[in-house]
Amino acid sequence: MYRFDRCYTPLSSLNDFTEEHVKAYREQGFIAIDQVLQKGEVEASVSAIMEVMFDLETKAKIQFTKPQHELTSDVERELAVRKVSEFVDVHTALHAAAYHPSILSVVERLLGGPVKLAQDQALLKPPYGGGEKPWHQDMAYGNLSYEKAVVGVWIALDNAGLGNGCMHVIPQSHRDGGVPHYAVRDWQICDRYVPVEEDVAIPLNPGGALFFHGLLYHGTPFNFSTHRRRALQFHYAPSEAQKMSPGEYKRMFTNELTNAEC
Ligand SMILES: O=C(O)CCC(=O)C(=O)O
Repeated sequence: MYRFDRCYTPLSSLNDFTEEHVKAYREQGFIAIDQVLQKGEVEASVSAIMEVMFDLETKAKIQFTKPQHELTSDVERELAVRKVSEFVDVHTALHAAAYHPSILSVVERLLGGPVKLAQDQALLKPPYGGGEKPWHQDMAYGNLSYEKAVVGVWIALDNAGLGNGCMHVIPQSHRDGGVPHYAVRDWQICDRYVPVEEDVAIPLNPGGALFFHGLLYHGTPFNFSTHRRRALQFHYAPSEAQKMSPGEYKRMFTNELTNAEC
């Protein structure tokens, strides 16, 4: 389901980001930049996620891959957490990352105006078999189905590479508009409708960020390596954007119009 022989090279830093790259984003549907978060900010984000994960009273949401009563040690608990979300108002370091001036300035340039935070998540892919996230478009998920395109920002907190489940994208796929999603291994695009021959992998150093269009096909393979792959993911929508109507959502992201089965 993935190619591992074509990798994208991110810009070295925000200083290299110009109008050319805004144009490239509109054409290709993504742009990646190294060193968006500095080392101290990455470390503070990792510690904050750990704190939230081990705070039994936390107001953030935590998604486990195993029943909690089976987790007998801190390490087992940590490695069983796939997702932490809704944490920006729970921890100042994570609030600072979501509203980081560098991130907001890139997103505002990509969207051409003021933006609002629409979603905050940490996506944790543990070593020795951390799960796949099949190909999908983020706007096919209800909380991101705005009537105007959203921008996703995926920030590596560890080295994210070919072996531990870095991001993969299909360049220009945002131009297809919304496509039907199916409940298969996840809410996803049907495997056989993904032009995998066009897959480009986006390895990132800690603090590097992928900025991607809400309709871009993307996914992440399994992590069978011995290294963690932890990431923050934020989504931003234009400030004035409203959610799509349920009818519009159904037309765009289900097989209502095509009747195609998966
Ligand atoms: O980080 C991952 O493994 C998957 C990220 C992603 O594409 C998503 O959650 O929408």
